[in-house]
Amino acid sequence: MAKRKARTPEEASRDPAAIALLECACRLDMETCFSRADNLVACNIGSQGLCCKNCAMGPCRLVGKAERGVCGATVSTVAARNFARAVAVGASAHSDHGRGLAYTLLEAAEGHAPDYGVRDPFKLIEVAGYLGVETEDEDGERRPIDEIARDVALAALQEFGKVRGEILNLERAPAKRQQIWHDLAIAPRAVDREVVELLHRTHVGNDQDAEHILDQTMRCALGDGWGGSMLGTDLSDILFGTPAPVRSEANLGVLREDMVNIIIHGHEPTLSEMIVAAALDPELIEYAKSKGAEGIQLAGICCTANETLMRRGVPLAGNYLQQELAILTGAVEAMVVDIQCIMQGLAPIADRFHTELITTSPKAKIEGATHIEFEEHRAMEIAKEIVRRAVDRFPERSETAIPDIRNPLVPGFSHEYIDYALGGFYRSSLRPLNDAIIAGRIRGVVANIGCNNARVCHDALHDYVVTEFLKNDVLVVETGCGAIASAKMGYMTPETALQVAGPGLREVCETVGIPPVLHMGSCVDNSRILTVLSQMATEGGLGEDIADIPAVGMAPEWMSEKALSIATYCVASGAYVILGGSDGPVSGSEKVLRIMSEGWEDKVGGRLEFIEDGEEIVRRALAHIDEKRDALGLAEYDPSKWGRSGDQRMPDLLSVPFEERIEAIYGAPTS
Ligand code: NFS
Repeated sequence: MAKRKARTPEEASRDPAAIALLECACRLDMETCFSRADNLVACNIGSQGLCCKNCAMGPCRLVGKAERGVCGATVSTVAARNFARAVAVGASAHSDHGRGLAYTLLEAAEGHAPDYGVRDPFKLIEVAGYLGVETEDEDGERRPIDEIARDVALAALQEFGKVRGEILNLERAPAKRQQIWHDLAIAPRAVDREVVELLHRTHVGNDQDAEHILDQTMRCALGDGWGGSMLGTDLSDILFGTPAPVRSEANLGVLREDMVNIIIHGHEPTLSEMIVAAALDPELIEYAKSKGAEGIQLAGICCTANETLMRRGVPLAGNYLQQELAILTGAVEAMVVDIQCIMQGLAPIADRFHTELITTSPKAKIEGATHIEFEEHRAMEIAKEIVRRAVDRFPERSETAIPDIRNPLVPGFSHEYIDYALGGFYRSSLRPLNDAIIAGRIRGVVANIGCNNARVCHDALHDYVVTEFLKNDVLVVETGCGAIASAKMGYMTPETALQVAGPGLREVCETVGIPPVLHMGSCVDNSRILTVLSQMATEGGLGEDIADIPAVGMAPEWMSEKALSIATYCVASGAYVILGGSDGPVSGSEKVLRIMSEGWEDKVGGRLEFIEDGEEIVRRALAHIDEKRDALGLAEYDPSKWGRSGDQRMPDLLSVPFEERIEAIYGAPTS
């Protein structure tokens, strides 16, 4: 197997906590995803989308003189089919997560899951409206909350496999966008149906027109964004509360030397919410003390982290590439995982320490891990059992290496809270955001989302692009592991980031009291970003469709199939999306690259591009934002107009004589 030169820890990660633990891994001669990425050279054919293994006549590798597979499939057909399959998997992952929450709500509403209930009845009523569920009886009286919750859960489940019609949440998009979907016949009908049809079309001898395959790919991805993911977000808010700002901390330094440390990792909030409650149980805290610990510390990794951070302020241990490193601290008693983005490499590392790796989902087992299957109807009992097992491991702990690195953050920016923060209690709205963009105080908006990738220097691209956008007065909204990267960088407090933000953005953030990088949640919560963009489009002044807004979406360190589904539904919703870190999974086909960029732009107003280099990502994103500003007839972006008012200026002014002060304000006298 070909090897590439092993990177130093500083080359492998930009995060000082990760670097410290990578040094530790070297000393202990332990393998991690970073060293495996160095040892395994990625397949050059597969990475370009040129390997077809859809039937037993292959695998056909379309390189050199081989322009067709055995069946005659062309390079563009193969690349498009491979991309389509990846999107189908990504859409399935998000959507199955959303379906799981619908079942939890149903169980709770019917009284079979007593540890759950409706935490946000206002959101329940709102979502009932979207799903066509009556909230009042014939006499105009409010129906009991449990009845509405049951009907909302059943209506949500219908969205996955309904016989007729379309996904109901599509109506939450701007009217112009809905028209585009209908005109192109890519409005998704039911979530499962679009996934199945897309997979069907990629079977040998079926759909063999790259553009046609990619149309269905958009339809399937839209079923994820406006269907499965949006339901996942809505139902999580109903069950566990709609997020609002909380204070927390991020990075591996949140682990405690004197406490039982439990890491919750994966994606679904269903079990992790129970573990949060169990860790606060006085009896279990006493039990931890009886074993010599001061208490129980929870910390999260990946999107479970984002879910529990947004609603409960549970600290972030780290993002995707830090999962193995967390165990390497030697201070983790248990790592509890559910679904998605969980590395199998955790099992051998946990084996070398006292850490118990516990799988909990009937959908995801790992050889070598303890499996404690989660059941909603005895959720708290299971959560307590898990916490107790973690406590039992505490006396087995030996040497630890917790890096003393953590940063404060303020997460919790649901779209509801952003509305409220900008518009106030009586007239919550995005008007001030639109006005700030129209005036040019805010140049545009970037959604920086997505994963880490072991083949890209950990967090380096996230750090770079976010810093550049802030300097250029671009408001950044984030989810997923990208959000965790910014949290670790310290960009998610109003104070710290103001040192970096450009003058106009700084003014807006100071006035409203928000950080210039807003944490909007987990990856299913990218649906919150769709909602914000839709509201911006309908608020007025920024056109009438998502495609008109000076905004860009990006995942500079993406690696998962979910990221491809997100990128595709954002494009199909009208956004310009950049996937970074490599030439991308269809780079072997010029034709497919063209369909996804120019072709999709003509069709749906959004385009998808794969750009390896950070500087180029920033350059193209800013150019796009400026083009959209121009098309809307907005003032040219001019940072020199801002930042010269208010008390920011006073400390400087007061230190100079009066005459000079006047000159600083009004310029040199002209006569
Ligand atoms: Ni998103 Fe969240 Fe992270 Fe990537 Fe994985 S955790 S769902 S897929 S790696 S951002």
